[in-house]
Amino acid sequence: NGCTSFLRENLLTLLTIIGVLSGTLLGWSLRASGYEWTRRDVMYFQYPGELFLRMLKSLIVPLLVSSIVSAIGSLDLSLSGKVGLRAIIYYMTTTVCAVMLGIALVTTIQPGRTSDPFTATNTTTKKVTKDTLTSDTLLDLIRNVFPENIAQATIASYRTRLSYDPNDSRSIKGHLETYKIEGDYQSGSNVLGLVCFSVVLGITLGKMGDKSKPLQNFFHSLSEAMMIITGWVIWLSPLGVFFLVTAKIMEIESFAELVGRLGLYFMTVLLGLFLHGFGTLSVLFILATKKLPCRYIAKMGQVMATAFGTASSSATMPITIGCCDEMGLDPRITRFVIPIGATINMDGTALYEAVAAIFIAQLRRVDMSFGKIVAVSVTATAASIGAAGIPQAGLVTMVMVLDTVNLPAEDVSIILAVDWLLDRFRTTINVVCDALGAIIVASLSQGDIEKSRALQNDRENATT
Ligand code: DAS
Repeated sequence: NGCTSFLRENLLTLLTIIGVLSGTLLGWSLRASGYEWTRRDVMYFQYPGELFLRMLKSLIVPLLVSSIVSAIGSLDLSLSGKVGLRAIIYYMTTTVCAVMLGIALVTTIQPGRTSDPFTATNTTTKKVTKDTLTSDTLLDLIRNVFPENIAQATIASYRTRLSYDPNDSRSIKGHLETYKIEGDYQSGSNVLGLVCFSVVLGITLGKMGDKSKPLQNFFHSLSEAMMIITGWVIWLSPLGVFFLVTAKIMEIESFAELVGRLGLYFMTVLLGLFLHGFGTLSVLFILATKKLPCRYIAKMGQVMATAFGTASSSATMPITIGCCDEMGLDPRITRFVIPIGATINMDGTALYEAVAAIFIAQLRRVDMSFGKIVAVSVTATAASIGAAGIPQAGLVTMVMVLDTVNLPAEDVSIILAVDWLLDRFRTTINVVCDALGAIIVASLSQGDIEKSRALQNDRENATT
């Protein structure tokens, strides 16, 4: 009956959600046990989850390149141009809306005004060392769109991460923790180079016509093979997110910041993400497709649970594509739009960076003139485009936004204590926005797809 079919369809999603919840419970009880867990203990708990995340990440580059190349190569040029243009307009519109909403909320609620101003950033239990942070400029961001070495762009694409010394045998409680942000912002934006190269290669194969058939078939089969492997890996999600969340909860020194001075900031970001996800995006969806988004969002359970559990929209990308396939979208559209969206369209991150930068400015009693607010909105948009879809990437690119308003990069550590949880929420919004974008672009392109198919049939009939 209905209940069993619902369970069968959503078994994996339910198991993944149970994984997140039981991971939270176990992590919490391990913390509350009073035992002095060391960094190495946390690393062991995280280990199975790290293997799951690495399996998903290993699929990203081959899936991203093969999907974009095979999708664009299989569309006729005018159609891929229209689809690409619609996607870019959607990405820019939703990202700007997210930033404007974030700025409106943070300047209205003023979460930084009420908290005590920080005299030094090392009042928090964590300090982000400046030497590992490189703030990027807009020029570098655009420079990375044209990588001088594709292999290097592939290797560097997912290097940036927040890390610490796993051999640190001290207890994780209470001592001044120095987090390093490994890699740098550049590696985050190298993916742009990969996406750009794949789009150009796809267009070239499309132009070459039948001569490129062998290569098109290669990329098409590679993309399909990656999706099959995704279908296997996805069954590890419940266990994977269980261990990832357990380890994350274990290492949180204190929840005091969550409900204390960062509480209002935390709620401001959550409110913004909620209003953007279920307000702005829904209105845009209804305007573009004349349909209600809720029945589509209801089918995104596994995507949202994986995004929340892994905090990585790129690692979730194969699952997002699979979800769009199940919704019956044209695979050529989803394999074109989703990989690009997962790379450059991060509404949750853009909103979060605008709110966080202005929150820190408020804490430091720095007056935000209109010009500075415009600068924050531009760099928050650019930083979200440049951020890689990996855990806490938005924290790294935040440095670019802080630089714009002359705030020290170390101030990132002020919001570090709650970033691990906000990251999960903004990543979930990032992937929901990508999936809704694929549906909107597919719906707007329906007419063009049918025209192009009719043209192709005529061409085939003419040759036979
Ligand atoms: N975790 C990033 C993602 O995967 C978002 C962020 O860090 O802002 O989308």
